[in-house]
Amino acid sequence: MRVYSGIQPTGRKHLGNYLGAIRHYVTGQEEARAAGDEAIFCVVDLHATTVAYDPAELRDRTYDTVAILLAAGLDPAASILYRQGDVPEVPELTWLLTSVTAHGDLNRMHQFKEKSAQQRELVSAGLFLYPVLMAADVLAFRADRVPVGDDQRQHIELMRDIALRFNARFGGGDDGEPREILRVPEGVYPTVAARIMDLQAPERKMSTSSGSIEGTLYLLDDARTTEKKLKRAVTDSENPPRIVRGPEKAGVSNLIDILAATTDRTPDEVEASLTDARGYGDLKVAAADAVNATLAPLRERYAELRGDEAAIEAALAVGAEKARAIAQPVLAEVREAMGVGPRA
Ligand code: AQP
Repeated sequence: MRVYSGIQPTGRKHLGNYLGAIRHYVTGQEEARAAGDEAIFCVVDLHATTVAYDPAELRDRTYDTVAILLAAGLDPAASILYRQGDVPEVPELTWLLTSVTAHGDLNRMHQFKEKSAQQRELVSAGLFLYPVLMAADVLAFRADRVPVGDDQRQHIELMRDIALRFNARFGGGDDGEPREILRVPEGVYPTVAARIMDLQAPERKMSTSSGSIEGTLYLLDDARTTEKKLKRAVTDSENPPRIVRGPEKAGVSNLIDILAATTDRTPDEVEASLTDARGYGDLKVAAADAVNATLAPLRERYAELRGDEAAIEAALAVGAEKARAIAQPVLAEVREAMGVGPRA
């Protein structure tokens, strides 16, 4: 049972990244370890080049992201942790997979529509092909399970379609039954907090590129800043205030989800625990305390790890070597099936 996920080295990581993805990486690592397998995690620096970015900063943001993953509990001795740009088999597979990717499908991707609208100078072809690169990341490792936040559902569905179409087109065995050259992976989405919303605009997801600083809880904010942002979170003017989730209550629903996810309870349990609360202030204070308690060990560990870039590079080099050893035979099979290069 192979677990695989990738994360961008863009900007500062936020609570949505943590609750929707990073903490499930750690669970995935333990599940894979129990099954005698290694989970694989990738910091996707090539994906980061698809929008306007500063080359002088990309390596630093990669180190920041690796340090966050290690501080959250990823263990490079138990899992494979590598940088996307260190594994050239993945961009090669990306190109090969474009042959079974429909232009019309890429055109329908919500993320492409949103991000292309944000670009001031150039909408790159890379941004359009982003989901194919993401598919190649996962398919190169024949992963079974991909833990991601809810915003990635459409990309995961496309990745599954690409694998199915590849096997149907190129996996024809002598008996006419298509071989599974590429494994068709499954997305694994959190049951609570799959989509954390912006604190100031709770109808939008918390986001690195499009949110406001006030609406985004960065993992490395200090405890006081976290508390301030949560106290100022937008709620509603219902009178008397009701601490329940509901369609007209996006802000309150988000705070309930945050509190549930950071105290390992269900949203129903959180609602039941706050029936005597005097107002939304109690919910906000409880959420701030829980977020700070959850993130305190990560913040402390990050400060220790981030300073040692040589150690981070060494861990990435080991990860890249292990990753390439898995991806190379998969790519060789793909090339052979497609008739690319010399006969195997
Ligand atoms: N708001 C969110 N709630 C839950 N999960 C989320 N994820 C992202 N936002 C939320 C999940 O985090 C993982 C890493 O995402 P990424 O690699 O896209 O990292 P990013 O670019 O820093 O995160 P954003 O905020 O998603 O950036 P924008 O909005 O700029 O594209 C993924 O598993 C994702 O689902």
